[in-house]
Amino acid sequence: IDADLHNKSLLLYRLMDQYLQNDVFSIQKSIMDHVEYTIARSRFKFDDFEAYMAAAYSVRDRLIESWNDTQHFFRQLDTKRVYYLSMEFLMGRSLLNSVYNLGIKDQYSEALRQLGYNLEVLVEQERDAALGNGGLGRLAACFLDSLATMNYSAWGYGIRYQYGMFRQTLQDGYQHEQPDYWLNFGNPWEIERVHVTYPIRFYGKVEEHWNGKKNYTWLPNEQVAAVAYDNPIPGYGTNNTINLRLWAAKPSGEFDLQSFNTGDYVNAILSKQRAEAISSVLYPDDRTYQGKELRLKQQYFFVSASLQDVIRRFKDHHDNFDQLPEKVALQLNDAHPSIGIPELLRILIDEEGLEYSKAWEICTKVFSFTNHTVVPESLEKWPIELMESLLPRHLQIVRMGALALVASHTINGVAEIHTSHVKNMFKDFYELWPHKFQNKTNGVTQRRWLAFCNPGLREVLTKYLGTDAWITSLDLLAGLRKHARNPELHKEWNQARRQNKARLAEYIEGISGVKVSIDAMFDVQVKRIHEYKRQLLNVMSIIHRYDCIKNMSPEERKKVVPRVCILGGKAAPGYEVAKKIIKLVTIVGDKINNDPDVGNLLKVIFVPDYNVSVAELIIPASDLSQHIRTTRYTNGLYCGHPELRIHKGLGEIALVTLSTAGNEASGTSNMKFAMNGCIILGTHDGANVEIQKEIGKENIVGHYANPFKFLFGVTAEQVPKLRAERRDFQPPRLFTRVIGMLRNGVFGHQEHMHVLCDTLEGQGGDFYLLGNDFQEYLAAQAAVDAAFVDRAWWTQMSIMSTAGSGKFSSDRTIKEYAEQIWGIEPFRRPI
Ligand code: 4GP
Repeated sequence: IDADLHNKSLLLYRLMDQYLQNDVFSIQKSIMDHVEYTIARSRFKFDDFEAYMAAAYSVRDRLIESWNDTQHFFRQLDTKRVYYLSMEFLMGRSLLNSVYNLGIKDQYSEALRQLGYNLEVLVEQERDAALGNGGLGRLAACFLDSLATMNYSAWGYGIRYQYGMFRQTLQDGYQHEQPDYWLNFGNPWEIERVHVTYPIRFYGKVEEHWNGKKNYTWLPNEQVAAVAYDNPIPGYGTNNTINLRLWAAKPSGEFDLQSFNTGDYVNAILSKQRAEAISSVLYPDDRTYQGKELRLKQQYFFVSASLQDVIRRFKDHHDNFDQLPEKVALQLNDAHPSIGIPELLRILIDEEGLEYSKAWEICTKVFSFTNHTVVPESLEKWPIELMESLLPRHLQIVRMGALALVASHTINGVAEIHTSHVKNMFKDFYELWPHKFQNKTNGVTQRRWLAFCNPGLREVLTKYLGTDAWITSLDLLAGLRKHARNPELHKEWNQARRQNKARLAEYIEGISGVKVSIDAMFDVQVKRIHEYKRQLLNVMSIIHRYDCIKNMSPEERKKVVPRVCILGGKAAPGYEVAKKIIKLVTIVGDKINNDPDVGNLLKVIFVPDYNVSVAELIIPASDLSQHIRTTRYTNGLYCGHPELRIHKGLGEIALVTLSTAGNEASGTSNMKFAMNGCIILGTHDGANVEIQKEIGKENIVGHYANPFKFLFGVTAEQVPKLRAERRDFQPPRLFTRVIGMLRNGVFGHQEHMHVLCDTLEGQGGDFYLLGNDFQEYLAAQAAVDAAFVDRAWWTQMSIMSTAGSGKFSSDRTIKEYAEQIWGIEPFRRPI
């Protein structure tokens, strides 16, 4: 027997050495094997979709090898792990990102080419994994990429929604929501772990017992199973591959046998199907959630499964819970997973027999919490009765008020200005525990958002920086500054950008039939549609521009800087005003795009179904990008915020963004645009402030005197006063003129336009202060036009934008979290 075992081990070790090879032929062989044995098609006949699936499976094989080895490596070292708990992970597509990160993109391109397929075409076959609404979910996805790349021992935990973010279609200019059946054709990237399941319980009652001390037993009356699905996340330029574990709800096998026994077979099955509803749909709203029981159930479901999993893994190697904080860091991505705090308490007290005080102490050492918004309606609150009925034991354990903050050792905001708002919002707590409050300015992964989505610029960057190391050390981009006036670079820079614009122009023609000129300025505002993000301000300035063009002589028209105004984004399904804003963009576009007086001087495009993949196309092709929530710069002095005053006179040039001050926590698309050499038009809000500081540093002030202000708008501090003084406010004439045009039916659809205009006028109207900012916004837009015609200057700004973006890599953000919050170290797996 021993000899048999010995031989078997030898055999296994021999086989284990057989890693998949990454030469073209081996890749072709893997792909063809999957065509035949996984997809079960003929080698001689398979279409692009099948080729994509086979290629994806072959990449997944490689990911699994790396995943297994990385997990083994971390287990052996018994590393401290961070677990990133998030209701949303907006991953987008995986094929291109994976082959790039694994360093096998060229081999795959060539392997497929020889087989008669084109990687770029196959990439388009993949459905976006849209398990998130916007900024918060996409940030989580960027963080995973950085965690893997920087060799941290980390896992993401979330929900495997069956329906991701709805697909937006437009019918007659109106948004219609279509379910996103993203799993219908299979998901080659995930690995179902049917054996990794945990029971998740709901409702019922709690019984008290006395056996020397008080004990509690929760007697739930509903139970479902959480089943794990693993999604390997490869790092770039490393052998590490980390895990995103998503949970799906399934009926629990053991529960409710009673109904089967009583013969109510069909009803028993139907009620079990209800279990699956828990992980079925992503709440399609990035701001407010009604007190929906299902949402609380979703939160508890994924958090409970994740914590059971974390504790199980911990107990594999440890039996003393005092060590938990040395091995586990739990990050709450916003307050959504904060039910995890009483859940961990419950596990430690009820299941592991710890005393309350000990359990509490452990909790306060493992949890940390990121806040993503100070918009009051986004801070979820649950009615006591709902908690009491759904999770009776948890209600006993802890009061929910400010739970995440009290139990966490750290709370962080996501941009400097936002963190100062957070301190204000939680003033009492801040005075009590100032040390708990930190800032972690957001960042984005430059791999997906620059290197992979903008290959033209990548080459230029690598050439002028003399290295491609910026792909993992974004600070190196600063090296571009010394080339900012080099005419050779200008030429190559613009060539790369024009190629991107041509690609986008082709896409626009495909979706709208409108031909746009790539010589025009591509002026972009893409993000969730919300009044506070002020897409309406943008559209009103477009209408003003149209009005001006119409009233010009042919001579005057020759001086107009041609623009293509591109807007995109989804409105929450129940958000009527936001839907009307979309309708407005489309009707304004219909009129302007077909007006022969206007021609190429102005085009207005609404890009439907904005998602990660569409963003990858749009961002590299943008000249100007707007981030214009409400805020202000007055008389050359920054008002209000002392931090802003410090930057007086610095760097206004490169920052042209649009939104009401104080509402946007950080923004992350602003970082993506800036990185790709796009000029930002913006207000003093969120990360705009820091972007300006970085881009402006040596560039704008000293070297090129800049009369233009691309930052504008009221400051966050002025907002309450201005709102209070609404009654005495006289909006500028040009503003009322645009409203008049809408009301008078210049664009048709008057009844809808009245509804929109009513939000801007009258008692309580114009909450987001469009009227206050309109004049300055138009001035900023005029400055943008003037800058655009000076090609050398514009190009220089564009280069300086990229050069100043080093700080906004999520690698920097993650390093700060790792060192200042989680206490984890990188461990790079050897080959
Ligand atoms: C967003 C914030 O609105 C945005 O400013 C920030 O950049 C992003 O989180 C990441 O921190 N919030 C959400 C949300 O997406 O659902 O609250």
